[in-house]
Amino acid sequence: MKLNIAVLPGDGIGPEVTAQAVKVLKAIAMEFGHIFTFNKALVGAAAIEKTGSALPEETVSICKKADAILFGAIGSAKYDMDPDAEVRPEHGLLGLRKSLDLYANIRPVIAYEDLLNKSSLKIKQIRDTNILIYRELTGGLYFGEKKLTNDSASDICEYSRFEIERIAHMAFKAAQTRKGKLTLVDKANALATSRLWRKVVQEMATQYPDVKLNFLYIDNAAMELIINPRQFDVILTENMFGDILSEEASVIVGTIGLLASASINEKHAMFEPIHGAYGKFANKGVANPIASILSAAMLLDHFGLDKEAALVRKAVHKSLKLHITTPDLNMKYDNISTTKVGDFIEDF
Ligand code: GGG
Repeated sequence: MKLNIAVLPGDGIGPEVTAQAVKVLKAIAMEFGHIFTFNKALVGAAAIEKTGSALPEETVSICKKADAILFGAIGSAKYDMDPDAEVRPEHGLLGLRKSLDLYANIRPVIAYEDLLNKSSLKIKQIRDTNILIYRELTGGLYFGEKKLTNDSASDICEYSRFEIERIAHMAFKAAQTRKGKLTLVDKANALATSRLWRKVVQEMATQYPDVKLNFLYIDNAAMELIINPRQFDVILTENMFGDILSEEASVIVGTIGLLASASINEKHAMFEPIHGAYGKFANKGVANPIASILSAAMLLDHFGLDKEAALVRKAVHKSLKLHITTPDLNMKYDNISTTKVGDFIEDF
């Protein structure tokens, strides 16, 4: 198979972890006789420094022409400390999601048997946890009209039936291929947008009689996710709730450095670790590349390259079993660098 992959390493630890994922994809191409070409482009603070924009036109154009995008991370302390900054690294990621209409963000949360004792939760609480979070990615508070003055601020949260239906169909279909359970997480006791989510998803349930649908408020879901994560199969939720819940889920897994994601629609697909740029850990060789490598495995899944994706996952599991991991997992040999973990996984 021929794939043209846009690579957007971004900021902080983004370039280091993305380099490992590219390395693994190159090894897969070699092993299975595929032709993967990689086109690098600027995004985030790295793009602001060079072009003045967090998402240069050239980057959008490279991404639109690509079969898939491999994204690293964005963000920089410099902008976090300046609430008045008009240009922000995050605009690169949010702008890309919006301009490609990447409305469905899929985030698997798996408790790995070899890491159960790395979670701060009890082993019997988390063993066999396997959740798929569907986070709506192009609507809600992050994209509504914003106003900010010295004395007041507002962010508008808006959702249309169309926006809810298109991701809900994906989540129902995913539940059909798994344990057949779908949980809608909302705040319908307080928010009009959540009441629309609940109404639309409830109406759609008649089309999926084999899926058991239930509802949880976000505050309750945040607690249930920690107390009893195994009750969940597929979670469907809006943009901000999904952002927060999936980062919370890293407590189950043991580190955010293992959580991968795919952001897709019918035309475009982008793959990225859920973690951010963590600038203070950049260029120290301590960043965990596995979330980025597992995002590359999701890329392979997306193109039906099942054997290839399985080989990558098998190598990741082997690295965890043998404690070939970066210091965030604090395993037996915690001086294994980002590159060394990538080298080990690349060897399958
Ligand atoms: N790789 C993900 C990343 O860089 N996240 C930083 C960020 O700003 N995320 C906002 C979001 O996911 O909505």
